[in-house]
Amino acid sequence: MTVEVERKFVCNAEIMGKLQHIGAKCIGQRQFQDQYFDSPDFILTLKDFWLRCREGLWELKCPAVSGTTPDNETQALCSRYKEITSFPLIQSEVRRIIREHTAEGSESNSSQREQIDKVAENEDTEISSADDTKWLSDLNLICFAEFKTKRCSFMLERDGAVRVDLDQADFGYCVGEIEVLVPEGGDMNAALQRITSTAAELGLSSEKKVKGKMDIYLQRYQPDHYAKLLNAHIL
Ligand code: V4E
Repeated sequence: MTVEVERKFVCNAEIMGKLQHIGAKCIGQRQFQDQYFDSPDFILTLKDFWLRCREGLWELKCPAVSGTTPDNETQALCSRYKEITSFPLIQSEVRRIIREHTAEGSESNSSQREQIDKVAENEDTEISSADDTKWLSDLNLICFAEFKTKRCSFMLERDGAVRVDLDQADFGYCVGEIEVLVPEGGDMNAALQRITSTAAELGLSSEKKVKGKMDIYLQRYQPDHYAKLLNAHIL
């Protein structure tokens, strides 16, 4: 499993020139569609878990346990998420989160628990395929956000790989990301430092955290969900 450490930034007209100037290599452009899933009462996202299907590939981003950080500014501007990409692992993790929430009691009922157990039984007996949507309906998961992104990606060598993505979402929002992948047990502080120094090389201001595509999407199209996430200090 890897931890994705990233810092978002506001894209401006000069960014391409700056990337070239600091030696970043363009590694390609692509377009993809993302669908994000949650229960109707947002069990996953209110715990900061993000279940996504991108062009048929599933991913679960999970909040990474915070370690020591070099300074507060770096910590405030960067986010860290564990990425699970194995489909069976995603299914069992999602089931665990929903089960634990149900056991916690607030909205628990026996039919919900029976439903979750049914999914668990199915997993033991059937091989689920990544394009199978039955597990979603069994767990009562629905798509709450869907959008396309055009992405231009760059790579930099700074004591290891640093990736820069420039994203343009189809609902009219552009955002950049400086990203380092840290393998399990890897040096988190070094990754944060590499991101901070790349941001400085690009002349990015470090005043406040920049909103991601999801912030803007929910703010516009799902304001109630957005308000709940703000309230829970997730976004
Ligand atoms: C983790 C998260 C979300 C899931 C997608 O996040 P993001 O990395 O912004 O999307 P994308 O398209 O760049 O994914 P990639 O291609 O890198 O896999 S949506 C909201 N969050 C939480 C979150 C947060 N708390 N703070 C920041 C700055 N970003 C996201």
